Amino acid sequence: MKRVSLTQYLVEEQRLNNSIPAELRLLIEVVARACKTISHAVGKGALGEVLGSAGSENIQGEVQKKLDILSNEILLEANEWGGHLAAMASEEMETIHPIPNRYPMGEYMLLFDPLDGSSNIDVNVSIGTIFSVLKAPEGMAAPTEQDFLQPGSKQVAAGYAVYGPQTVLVLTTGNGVNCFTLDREMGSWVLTQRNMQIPADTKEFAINTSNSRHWYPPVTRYVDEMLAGVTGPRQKDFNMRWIASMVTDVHRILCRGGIFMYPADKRDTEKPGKLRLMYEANPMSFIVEQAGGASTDGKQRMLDVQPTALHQRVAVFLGSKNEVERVTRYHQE
Ligand code: P6P
Repeated sequence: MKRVSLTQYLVEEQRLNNSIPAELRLLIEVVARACKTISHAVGKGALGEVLGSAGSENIQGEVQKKLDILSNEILLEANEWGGHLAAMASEEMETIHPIPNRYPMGEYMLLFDPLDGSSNIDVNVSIGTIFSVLKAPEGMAAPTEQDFLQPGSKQVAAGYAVYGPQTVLVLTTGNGVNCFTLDREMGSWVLTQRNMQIPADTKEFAINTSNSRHWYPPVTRYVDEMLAGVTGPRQKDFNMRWIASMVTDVHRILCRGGIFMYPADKRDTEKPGKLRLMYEANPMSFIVEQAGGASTDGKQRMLDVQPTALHQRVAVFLGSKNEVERVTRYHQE
């Protein structure tokens, strides 16, 4: 198959669908280059003296790993000079990061989880980077957190990288989902899968079942019916996967179907789930919908959720359309 590079794909996409203006193409190429750098640092492991904790906590109250902070810095430095961004926001930073005055401001806003799955870093399990692109509000002078609080349906691009046996970059700009694999010898992203599609049905579910005693009834009903297998109401057997690294669980679903769930539970009525809306749930939901899947917070379409805070958490049910619709229906019954 003729090799198509990320740049060629983006140029052709602009020609075909006029969906990737030059500034957005620059943004995507810069983020993709930063992901190559992160992949290189992650791949060194203990040899790079980047494992272990940084001895600090992020706004989520989570211990920051050295690689969390390094990945965040790589994305900030890669993006601030290009003139394509007005501001950035990250899981690892409490407030938004305006573009320094010495650089021109652009019309896009970039949000990211620089290294998702941190609990897996030190045990050599795949981790990744998730990013989301919004447009700055018309006439915005100095960006504020409020400017970022747009529903996921306003995203103009979203993607993730998985640092695993292969390093892959999965991307959408609103015209389907494409996968690029990093050619390490050449240092280039090569298009390896066009127009990824999630099957509407599946036999595989992903949830952390150690929390099952805390679940609300709709989730308990949905999971119990699958556990009942071929003799139960679903009349088929299911399999379970839980890698505890959202990018890898979602990538598996993009590749072969499945449903990923991180529900709210009774432990904390103030906490509507563990995952963050703006830079985890929204970009992944945009990608999943573009691949024919569905994503809700149990009550409504994820991309319709109106954000109220930059780091707000949300319950997540995403993947094979018929399964997401079923578990969401159980929440309404
Ligand atoms: P638990 C990783 O820390 C993360 O944010 C997601 O990538 C992952 O899906 C989830 O948390 C795992 O959570 O409670 O199973 O450790």
